[in-house]
Amino acid sequence: MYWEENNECMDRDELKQLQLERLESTLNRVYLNVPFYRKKFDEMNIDIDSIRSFDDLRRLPFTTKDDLRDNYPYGLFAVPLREVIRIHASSGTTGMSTVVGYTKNDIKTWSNLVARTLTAGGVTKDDVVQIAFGYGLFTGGFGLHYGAERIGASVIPMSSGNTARQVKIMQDFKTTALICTPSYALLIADTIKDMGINVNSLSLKYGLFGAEPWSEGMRQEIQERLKIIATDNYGLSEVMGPGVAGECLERDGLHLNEDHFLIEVINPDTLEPVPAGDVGELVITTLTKEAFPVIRFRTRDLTRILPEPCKCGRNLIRMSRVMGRTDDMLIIKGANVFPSQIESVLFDIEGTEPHYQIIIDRKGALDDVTVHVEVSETIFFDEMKKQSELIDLIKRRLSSELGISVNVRLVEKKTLERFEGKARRVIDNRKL
Ligand code: DLL
Repeated sequence: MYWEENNECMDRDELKQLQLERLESTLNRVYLNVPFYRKKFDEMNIDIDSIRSFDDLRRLPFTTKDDLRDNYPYGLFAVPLREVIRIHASSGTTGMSTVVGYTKNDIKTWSNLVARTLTAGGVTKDDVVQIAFGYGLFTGGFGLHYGAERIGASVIPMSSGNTARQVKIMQDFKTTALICTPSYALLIADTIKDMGINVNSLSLKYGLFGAEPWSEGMRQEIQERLKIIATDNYGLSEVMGPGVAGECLERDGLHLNEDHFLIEVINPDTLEPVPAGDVGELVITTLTKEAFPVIRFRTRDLTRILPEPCKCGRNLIRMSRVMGRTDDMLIIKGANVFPSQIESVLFDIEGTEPHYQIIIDRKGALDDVTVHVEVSETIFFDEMKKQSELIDLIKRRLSSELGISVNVRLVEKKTLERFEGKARRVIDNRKL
């Protein structure tokens, strides 16, 4: 049930002590080995020996994605390259990619933390695990692969794409656990249906999904269609990759691996901590990483801490599902909107398919938003009256959730783009 019970169920006072000790050694490591941090601390007159508590931590500067880019490729590594045995990089859709490295010990830690996540999501050495995340510079494929091997599961390194083949392998190899993005899981479910395969004839039991935001409605949809227990797991390459946090079978928030990561939640505007349990930006300090430690890294991901103890027995604190990134937030007609809010509304409405796209244009000085929603064939070919009733219903629900009115267009099944990795559901034409 647990992978590392001693750490996952550690008494919280003991955990805090361990965090402080590990913080001290991380600060020493970066001060000694990374000129970027030394310079910053010196400029701010910070004596790292004076950082003795979590309150003191707040005197340290934040690290941002820009800092990582400015030091491309190896500037923030804290060990010489000969000690680095693996290099990954983030996709860099919004600029230069960021490069991260791992020592032998880092890979060991990473594998263990992913093994924790997999174990929490139900996977054991008896499982056949199909990894449909991309293998390559992206941390998803290799990260999950090493964790699953660490458990002793039988790992199928499928990588993403070639969906009909994924399904065939799933059928022939009797896959019991599927690992990919939630949007790819939906595409796989569609493909199973299109191939005329009865999902009950498959051996699937568990699905561990992550790397992009998804709603509770999407979880229900995936669970029903694939007949699995679906859990959420979170991570980011700058901090490690997958294995930062993951849900247990309670499916009520993601346990953060706090013995390896120190967590803060801040208000992204004031940079002050938010009151306990409020939504804010997750900030992470690594506590054990050797090659690429980060201090107070601003993830841009929005979440909140769930302070109540979890029924599963783990003492590692939980965070809520990540709502989205601060830079994904759309400001439409002055209101702040996250694509995930739109998804939650759509998934609750009968007759819509779980595929949607949000298109934003600027008409004059005004933002104009159209949500394209796929609908079942019966509705699409239904009389106009029924269609317009559905449009009205979606509009009403969206406007009460978002506080603004948006246009809604129903489109025929299978007309919107499908995704084998992270979905891109927002098309913002305002920047063009
Ligand atoms: O997506 C690492 C990963 C791989 C996590 C496989 C889980 C499974 P990056 O490509 O660097 O790394 O993207 C990191 O993706 O800052 C979040 O914005 C988003 N993200 C990752 N997991 C989740 C999740 C990997 N479970 C960025 N829910 C992060 C919501 C997620 N967003």
